[in-house]
Amino acid sequence: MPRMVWSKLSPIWLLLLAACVSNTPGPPTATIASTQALPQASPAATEVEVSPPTESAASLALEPLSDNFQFMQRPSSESIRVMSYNINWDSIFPDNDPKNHSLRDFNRVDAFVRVMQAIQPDVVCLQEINYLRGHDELSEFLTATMGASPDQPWQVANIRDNVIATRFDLAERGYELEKGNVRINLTQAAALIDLPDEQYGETDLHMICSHFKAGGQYGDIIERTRQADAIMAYVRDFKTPGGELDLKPGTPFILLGDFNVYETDPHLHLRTMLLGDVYDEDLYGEDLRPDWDETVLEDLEPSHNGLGEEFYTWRNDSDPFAPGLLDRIIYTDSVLGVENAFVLNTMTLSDQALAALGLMRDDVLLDAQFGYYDHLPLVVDFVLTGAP
Ligand SMILES: [Ca+2]
Ligand SMILES: [Ca+2]
Ligand SMILES: [Ca+2]
Ligand SMILES: [Ca+2]
Repeated sequence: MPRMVWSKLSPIWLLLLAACVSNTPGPPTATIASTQALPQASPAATEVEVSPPTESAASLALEPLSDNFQFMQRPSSESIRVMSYNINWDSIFPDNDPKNHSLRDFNRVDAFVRVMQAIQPDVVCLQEINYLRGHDELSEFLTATMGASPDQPWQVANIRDNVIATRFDLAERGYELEKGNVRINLTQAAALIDLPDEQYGETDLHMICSHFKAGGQYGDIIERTRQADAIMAYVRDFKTPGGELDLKPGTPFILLGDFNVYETDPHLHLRTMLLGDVYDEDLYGEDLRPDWDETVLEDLEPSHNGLGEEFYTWRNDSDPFAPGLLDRIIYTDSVLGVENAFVLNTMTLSDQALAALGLMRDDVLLDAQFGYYDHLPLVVDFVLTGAP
């Protein structure tokens, strides 16, 4: 693919952009609150309103229903199943959990267990988990969720509301994206997954699990570019000798999470991460070619239940905004192959398919009454393809 150059916007462009976005319907209001992970949450965080329902819950099953549930099967024993899911503030924890976030409005405790046990991920990237939760308690929670044996507790690396968790081991600390002068709002969870050598050889898997600033205002757009720039500076560091971190050359890496990619702005941050085109080169250094073979990264864009028809990862039928691909999985296609990928949508599965998977039709809905999906789970089965 030819390398595209997305040059820094001129001040005039930025003014036009600011004028434009302020007159454009903003992105999903329900996710505006999602940036308020810090103790000093602004009053705006409480301004989440939900319109009256326009459809009955019964009409939410999306025809035609599919009997196919084979997409859920692991393609091979060599694959690595990775999942990304913005669960909506602490919805997966019980109502009376003292560490529930002040923005918690929903309970999807049972649905989350069914979804996790049906998907059986090796590694997950979760967003909107209260920053107060420590990795030990999250490890205990996820181990119980998966029903794993106690001698194999899930390992967790978390920062802000971003959680990386795996049934494998995590390499020793030192992979955090929170060093130096990186502002707290720009940090993301980062970790090296220690893949079992007997199954995967000597290669391990590096992951950056992100939650980008929500909102459609000029300041939100620029903040997202800063978050992407901080990630690219981190990638440049781990790809080159010296600095704070060196990864073994050819180590596959994945950038994933709720990127808040809207169609209502030019999503500069996504371009930055795919192309390595740093937006503010004065602060974050020069452009880079992020993949190990000095090419761009690949954007997975999985489809609903692997059918190749629907691709959105966020939907709210009581909101004026169209369903969108807010969540992404970006990866080093020089060293990773994709054997299988899907966005799980239980709403389009037949009763037989749901029964076979142990799922219920509204398991991916946050609020059936309002047709409020919020985010859907993204899943990919990667396979290591060796040196670039
Ligand atoms: Ca290993
Ligand atoms: Ca380095
Ligand atoms: Ca640049
Ligand atoms: Ca590439």
